Amino acid sequence: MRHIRILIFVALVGALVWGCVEDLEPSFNRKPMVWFDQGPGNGQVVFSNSVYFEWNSADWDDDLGMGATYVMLEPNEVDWYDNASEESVTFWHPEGWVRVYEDIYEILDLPDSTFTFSVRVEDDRGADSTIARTFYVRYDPYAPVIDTVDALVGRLDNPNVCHTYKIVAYDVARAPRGATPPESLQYSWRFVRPFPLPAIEPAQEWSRFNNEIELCIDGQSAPGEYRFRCKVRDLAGNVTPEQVYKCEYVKP
Ligand SMILES: [Ca+2]
Ligand SMILES: [Ca+2]
Repeated sequence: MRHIRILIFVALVGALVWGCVEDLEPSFNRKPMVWFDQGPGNGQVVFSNSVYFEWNSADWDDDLGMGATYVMLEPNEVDWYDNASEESVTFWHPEGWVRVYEDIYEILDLPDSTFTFSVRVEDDRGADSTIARTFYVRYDPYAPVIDTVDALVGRLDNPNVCHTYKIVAYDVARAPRGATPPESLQYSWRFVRPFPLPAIEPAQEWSRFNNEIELCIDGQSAPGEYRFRCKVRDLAGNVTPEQVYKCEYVKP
């Protein structure tokens, strides 16, 4: 009986020691898992000069406690020219892997460029995982400019008149490559009857590159002064002030 107890004890101690050996053997240690919860997606264009990342990590071996987390931004230095202030500016971020103590990171005052943000999470035995996202900054705080509106101004003596309104607009941004190309600008317009009658057309939804609008007035239309209202929006969401053009309709 005593021999059996000793055997069981030896077996238990052996199992324990083996378990510890297995636990300490680096080849059995699994890398942590890291994933982004928030922040620009890979390849995403960011119409902002700041980005905010949030991530999470886990480890099968439950040994993240004494580990460490690092972040890196590449490139960490960019010289650029600010059209608005007409000054050369240098963007700078600490070089290489930077130790962080939270699972969030915000980067401010980014210039228009391509960046890769990486997060490396290390467990307490030195195994690490790295995730990265590449994003494009196209900061644009400026509204487009309506260059011309080919609107009918003056008297309409003909009772059946159709007229095409053409809006010519272009976009401006902090750096030229941040500007929305003309084919991606969005237009909105209204054609409003004289008070108190309602608009001929209801307020339009934003339409993508629909800058030519044909409006017709016939003999049934009320005479008076009409208003053509329009505005233009860029991809960053900046909107021009509404521009208003008069056109007068007089019954023959
Ligand atoms: Ca691990
Ligand atoms: Ca713009």
